[in-house]
Amino acid sequence: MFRGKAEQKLLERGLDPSRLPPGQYLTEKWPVLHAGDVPNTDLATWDFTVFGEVEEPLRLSWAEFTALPRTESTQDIHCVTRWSRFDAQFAGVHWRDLAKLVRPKPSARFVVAHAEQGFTSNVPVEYLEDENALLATHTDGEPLTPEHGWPLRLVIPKKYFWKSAKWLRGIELLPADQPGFWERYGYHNDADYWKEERYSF
Ligand SMILES: Nc1nc2c(c(=O)[nH]1)N[C@H]1C(S)=C(S)[C@@H](COP(=O)(O)O)O[C@H]1N2
Ligand SMILES: [Mo]
Repeated sequence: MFRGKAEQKLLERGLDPSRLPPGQYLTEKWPVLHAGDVPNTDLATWDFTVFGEVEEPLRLSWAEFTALPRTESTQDIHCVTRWSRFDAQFAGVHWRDLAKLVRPKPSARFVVAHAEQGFTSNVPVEYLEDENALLATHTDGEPLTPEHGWPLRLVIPKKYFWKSAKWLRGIELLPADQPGFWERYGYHNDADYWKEERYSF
């Protein structure tokens, strides 16, 4: 039976080839990808806000954010540039624990993640509510490194990894969808890696 090179490699290593979405290959490394520079973050002035379609807009300091309940999640991540990393481990805060504080309105159907330097990414709110979604501070038991988003990054399962904004500073809830940074540059709005929704052209 014919198998592609990427699938063959997975089989040789005892991994289930069906975990690899179409057009992807597995990497052991964790490549770094972003527009612009790694920001210089000062935790003393850092804050995190939740705003938009919520009953109680919220602003937290780093000390307040890290006092929230903690959650862990492990998942495969898939970059639109075709690398995939299996079993990436993250720890941080689940949206449900922020939602308890801000109380989203019924009109809160879409999310725009706001990161340093004006970077944004957008998803329907279900993807932020996903069991495996996370506002992550740690990976593999260690704080995120600056290039991977320290002190805080979003992790959005079931979408290409560009939706997972590094250097996250806020979550905005909206009644209507609003394209983010890469989405405005021609990346597919929906970013489903099983459907290979890479680009919108
Ligand atoms: N703030 C910010 N977050 C970002 C990006 C970016 O340009 N800025 N790029 C995205 C893209 S395209 C990818 S593939 C992932 C890469 O995350 P990594 O560098 O930790 O692998 O971050 C995403 N998050
Ligand atoms: Mo990417």
